[in-house]
Amino acid sequence: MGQKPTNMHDYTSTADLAAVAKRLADAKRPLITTHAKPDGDAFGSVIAMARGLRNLGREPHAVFMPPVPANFRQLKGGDAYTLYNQGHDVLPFEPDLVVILDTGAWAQLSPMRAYIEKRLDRTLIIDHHLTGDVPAAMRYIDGKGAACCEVVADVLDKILPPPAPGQSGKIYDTTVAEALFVGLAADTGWFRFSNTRPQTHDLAARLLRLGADHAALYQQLEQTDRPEKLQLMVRALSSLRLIAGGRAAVMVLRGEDFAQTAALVEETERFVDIPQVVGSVQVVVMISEPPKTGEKGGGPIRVSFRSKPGPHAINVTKLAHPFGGGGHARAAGAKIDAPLEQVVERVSAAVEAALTPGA
Ligand SMILES: [Mn+2]
Repeated sequence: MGQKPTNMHDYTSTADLAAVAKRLADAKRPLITTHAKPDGDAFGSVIAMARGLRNLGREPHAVFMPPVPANFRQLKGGDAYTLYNQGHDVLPFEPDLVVILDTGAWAQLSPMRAYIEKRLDRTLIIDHHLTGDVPAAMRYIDGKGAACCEVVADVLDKILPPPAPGQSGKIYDTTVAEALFVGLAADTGWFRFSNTRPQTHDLAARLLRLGADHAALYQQLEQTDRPEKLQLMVRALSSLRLIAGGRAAVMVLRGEDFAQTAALVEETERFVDIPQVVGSVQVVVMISEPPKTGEKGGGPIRVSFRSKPGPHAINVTKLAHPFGGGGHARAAGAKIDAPLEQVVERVSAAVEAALTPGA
């Protein structure tokens, strides 16, 4: 409170690791949270920090804004949290420190915004993103961290408090190790993406020595889909057409594909990545018609665009824009209110044009 609002371009550390570690060690009842709809890094960061501080005899509370993916609950310590219900900004405890991990942007914290705004004077942000606008009292940002879990480990490593009576004083156990590993794996695509650095592997090695079971985690996180999803994938792939001389792939899912396979719209996630295994493919488009619910149609047609990086990369935001969509250079989307066949025709023509030299 009373702080200057943070400028999106001025999102840097306001304290060093030692100060952040001391602030954490001094807190007795910290609330630890992250952005709404937590991903693996967000979830792992919160669980690891809460568990680590509990191992030191503190009373941390992990709080998530829903939805939390169901397979996260199966992880070690993965059910030790409170769900935040918007509109009931009353939690059964009053924290002496609010820790926000893996984001510092109000846009990602909207359900808890009012709650956090009342406690900004005791809010600490630990993050690896380069933009944010929450004017917290203290902030530690390491933009080189491949995952927020890397930064969390750096902070935990700096905490050297006397253990509370009856506590071993050891922060790390298998639960902390697995939670941190989940974050590393999530944000690096299991150590494939360019953000992966030597420190990422150093930390991963430490976590394996602490008992993190990477093969079991892979199974828990990546191999728990429903058979309905695979049936829908079969349909998506059998609809695949290569256009623009093999430089683009287009897949189409119809409302009846969802109805007949009993798969859900959210189960199409990552289908759009599959055709990128073909060397010549630069752009992938997935067009899906939401299933009808009752008498009504399922709403606008959803179009997802992806492109491969490289010197001749196609900026897919430019493809999505004319259709009222947006996104990032490598991943974009649009919702188009028109009959499916028309959408397929118009989008395919736009992709052809973008990939035609000299056009
Ligand atoms: Mn992250």
